[in-house]
Amino acid sequence: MKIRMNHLVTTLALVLSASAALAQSAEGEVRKIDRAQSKITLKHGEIKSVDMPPMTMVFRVKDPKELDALAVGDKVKFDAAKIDGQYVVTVIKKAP
Ligand SMILES: [Cu+2]
Repeated sequence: MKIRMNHLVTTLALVLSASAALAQSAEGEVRKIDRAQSKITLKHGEIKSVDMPPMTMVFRVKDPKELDALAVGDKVKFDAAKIDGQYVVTVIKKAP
């Protein structure tokens, strides 16, 4: 019974942290992909993590491998951060 409770607590913690991460995700649509430069142009909604209103702009992508799964026109969920004065997409996934 003790083990089950521990498992439940762990599962609950995972669910909570996952939903917190999701709450910060911004939504966007892919307009252009530049694999050579590891850059992506997104038409994005509000990005609360960097206090940015909706617009279309170019981002650097932290993990260029994530671009392989994307195409122009895809709806995406992503997180962005300001690193060394540049806006960087830290994680990006095709929206389900
Ligand atoms: Cu922007």
